[in-house]
Amino acid sequence: MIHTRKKWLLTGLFATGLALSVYACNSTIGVEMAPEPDMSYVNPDADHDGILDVDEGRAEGRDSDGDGKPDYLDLDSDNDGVLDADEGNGDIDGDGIPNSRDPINNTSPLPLHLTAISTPFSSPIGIDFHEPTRSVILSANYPSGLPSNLERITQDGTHFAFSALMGLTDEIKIATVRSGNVGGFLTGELAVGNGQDGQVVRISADGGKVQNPWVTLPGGSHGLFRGSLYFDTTGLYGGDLITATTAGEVWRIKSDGTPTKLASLGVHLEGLIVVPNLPARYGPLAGKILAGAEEQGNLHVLDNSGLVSSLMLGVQVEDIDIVRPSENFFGINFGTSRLLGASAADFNNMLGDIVLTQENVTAGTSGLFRLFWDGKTLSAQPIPLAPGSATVGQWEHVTFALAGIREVG
Ligand SMILES: [Ca+2]
Ligand SMILES: [Ca+2]
Ligand SMILES: [Ca+2]
Ligand SMILES: [Ca+2]
Repeated sequence: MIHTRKKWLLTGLFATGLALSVYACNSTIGVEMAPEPDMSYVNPDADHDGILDVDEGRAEGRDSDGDGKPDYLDLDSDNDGVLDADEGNGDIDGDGIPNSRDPINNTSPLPLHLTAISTPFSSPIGIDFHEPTRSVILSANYPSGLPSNLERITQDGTHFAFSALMGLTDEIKIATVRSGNVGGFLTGELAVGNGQDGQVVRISADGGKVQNPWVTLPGGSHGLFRGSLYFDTTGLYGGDLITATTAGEVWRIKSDGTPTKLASLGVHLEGLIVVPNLPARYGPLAGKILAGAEEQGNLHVLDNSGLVSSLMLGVQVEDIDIVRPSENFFGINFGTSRLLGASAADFNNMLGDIVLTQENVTAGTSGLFRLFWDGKTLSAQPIPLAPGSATVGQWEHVTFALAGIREVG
C-alpha cells in the first residue's frame, strides 16, 4: 500500500490525465481491499489542477478566498483571475504563501529581454491578439492604408491582408473579442475607428465582412475612436465594446450597435481596459474601466456611473494590457517598422497584473510599467530591461498573445 500511495503522489504531480487513468484502474482494487476507501487518498487531486488535495488543505476544509468552495475543489483558490493550474504551488515572490493562494506578486518585475523580430512590416501602429487563429493582427501601412489597413501575421512571420478594409489614413488601434463574451460579440471579431467623427468599424472574425461604419454616434464633435477600444470581459458592462474618443468621450456600445455615453472627460484618451472584477488582485480598480490620458499623465478610472477617480502614477499611458499565462508580449517599436517581442516567461512573476505602456521611452528603460496593488496602495513599477535586450525607441501599441512570431514563441 505504501508503494501504491507513492505512485499516486507522483502521477498527481506530473500529469493530471495520467493520474485519472491510473485512478480509474486502481480504484477497483482499492474498493476490493477496503470497502470504505478514504477518497482523499484514492483521488488525490479532486479538481485536477495539478495540486494535490493534501496541499490544498482538504482535511481542514481550507477556503482561501472564502467563496464557499474549498481550495481542493476551487480552480482559482485565491480568486485573482489566474487558475491554480497556471499558478502552481511554488512561491515565486518568496513570501511563504504558495502562488495558488497568493493574489499579490510582491516581488519587483523581472528584467525583460526584448527581442527585435526580424520580419519587416510597413508602418504598423495597432496590434491585438486574434484568438481563433492564435495569431496577431496589426494595423499597418500607415498613413496611406494601402493596399490594406489590417494584416495578420503567422508564426513564420508571413503577413497578409486580413480584411478588405483599406485606405483609412488615421492611426488605427484594434480591439478583438476574446472567448466568453456575454454581449453577443463573436470570438475574433474586431472593432476599429475609421478616422471619422464618432464612427466605429466592425469586422467579422474571419475578416470577410467589413461594416464601415458599423456605428455612427448621434450628433457630432465626439472625436475619433482612435487608441481606446476594448471588449468587456467582466460582464459588468454586458460584454459591450467600451471605447473612448480623442475628445474624451467614453461609450458603451452593444452588439446590436446601441451606444450609451458613460462620460465626457474633455481630454484625449488613449489606452483602455476593463479590469477583471477581482478585488484580491486589483483592489479599488476591480471591475472598473481604465483610460489613459497621456497629455495629463493621468489614468482615469470609470464605471457605469461615469468618472470615479483619476490616478497620477507617473506614467503617460499609451496602452494598457493584462499579463495572461503563457502569452508572449509583442509591441510596435514605432519608426522602425519592426516588432519587439518577449517570452511569456519574462512575465512569470506578474501573472494577472496590469502593464502600462508609455510612448516616450527613456534610453535604457523598457517604457513598460507594472500597475501594482499591494493590498493597500496602487503604484506603477518600472519593468527593467535585461542585459542584452533590444532597445526601445518609441512604443505604439502592444499586446499579449497566445501566439508566436519567428524569434519569439
Ligand atoms: Ca487540486
Ligand atoms: Ca474558494
Ligand atoms: Ca489564482
Ligand atoms: Ca507567494
